[in-house]
Amino acid sequence: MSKRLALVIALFIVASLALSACGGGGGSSPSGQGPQQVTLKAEDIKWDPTTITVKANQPVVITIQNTGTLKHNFTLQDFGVNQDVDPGKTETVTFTPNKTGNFQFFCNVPGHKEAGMVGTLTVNP
Ligand SMILES: [Cu+2]
Repeated sequence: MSKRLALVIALFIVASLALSACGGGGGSSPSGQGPQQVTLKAEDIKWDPTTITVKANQPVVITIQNTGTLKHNFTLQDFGVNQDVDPGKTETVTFTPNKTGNFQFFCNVPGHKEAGMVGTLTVNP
């Protein structure tokens, strides 16, 4: 019984922290706006699309669908993203771009980048 109560209290604390973390952004984004959602297809051997445009300092969620028959990978070195995606699978990466400009993303499977599996992430202010 006390164990159960402790669990409830712990969950409450975690929920409170999560809520306060969301509220601490300074109110720069309109209420109700979620993360920036992007769907990216990894094909044999190219990206679709090859350009992604997002806004800085707001979370980005990229859903990577590997529609090919080969293993692929999404690497975005500037923001520390490196995600393998097996054939037929879908993976999701989340990051918050903290700088603006054009950044290269690519597939790090040997030969794929050289074969054209590169794209550009544009981060606007
Ligand atoms: Cu690849």
